[in-house]
Amino acid sequence: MMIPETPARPLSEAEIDAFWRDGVIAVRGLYSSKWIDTVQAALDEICGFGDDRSAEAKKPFFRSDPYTWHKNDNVRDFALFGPTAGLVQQAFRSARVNLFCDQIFVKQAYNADRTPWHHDMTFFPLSGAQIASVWTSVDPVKAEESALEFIVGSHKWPQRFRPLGVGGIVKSVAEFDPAPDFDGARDSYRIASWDMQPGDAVLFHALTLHGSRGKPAGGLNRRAIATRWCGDDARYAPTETELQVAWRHGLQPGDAIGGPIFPQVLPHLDEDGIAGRMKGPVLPDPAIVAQNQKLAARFEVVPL
Ligand SMILES: O=C(O)CCC(=O)C(=O)O
Repeated sequence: MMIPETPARPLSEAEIDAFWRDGVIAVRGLYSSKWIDTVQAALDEICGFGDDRSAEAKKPFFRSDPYTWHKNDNVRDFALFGPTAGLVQQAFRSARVNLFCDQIFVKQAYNADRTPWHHDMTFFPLSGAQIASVWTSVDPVKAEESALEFIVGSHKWPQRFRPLGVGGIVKSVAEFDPAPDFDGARDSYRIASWDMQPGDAVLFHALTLHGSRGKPAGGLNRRAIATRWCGDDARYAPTETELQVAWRHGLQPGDAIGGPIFPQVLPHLDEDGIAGRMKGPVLPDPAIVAQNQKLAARFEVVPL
């Protein structure tokens, strides 16, 4: 039987309250060296560099590939067997926790791209309150350089801002308001950020506005990953205006999240659901990929 790891320490009630009040908390030392090594191996496999941290990359990149767990076994193991689901279950006060997806965020040294301010919910074909991500970096990050920054309490705001991805791509054809210029008025908001060491994590609600700065001064690459999670109340709620999950999952609008593509991890792992993935990579459906490409051709790009 496959059992996801229990976090080394439970969240306190104060931490859970802070997550729901502020929309984000830092969780120190969530991942042991085994999981740090697993993520590091995964990111190096996906991005094609070994332990080369030299800052000489000619064209430093920022990669933000989603859904890598379907192909990469280290990401699969980290997401399904690591301590993240246990942390999320506690924070959500949820019976069930399902993996929605993962996304890698590798910012190479000297890459000056900032991750624009956004909330994830406008990217997701989901509804519900128990939806959140856990982000971690296998390289140390500093609050003022490449660590995630969050607008405290913004998950309670009524507005939904346009889903702004890396490079200023608006990943939807729906009409959303642009996010205000938070950087131009940083003193008007409570912005939270933490210096983090490998093993540390941030847990944030899918509606909490967040972003990160670039790494123009070089130093280390920043190799990070987010896993995204759903609790009891999350439902599949796609619209025609955002990219579809490109794997055939069989869910209808209004369905609870589940099945092989969004497997239940707690209270117990859906072993039947993940059986196919344990045997090998699971590939996206070419027809949905083609549909997504057509939609993406209509995405606006805005200057950052
Ligand atoms: O790592 C970053 O720069 C962005 C991460 C992010 O936006 C996310 O995890 O939702």
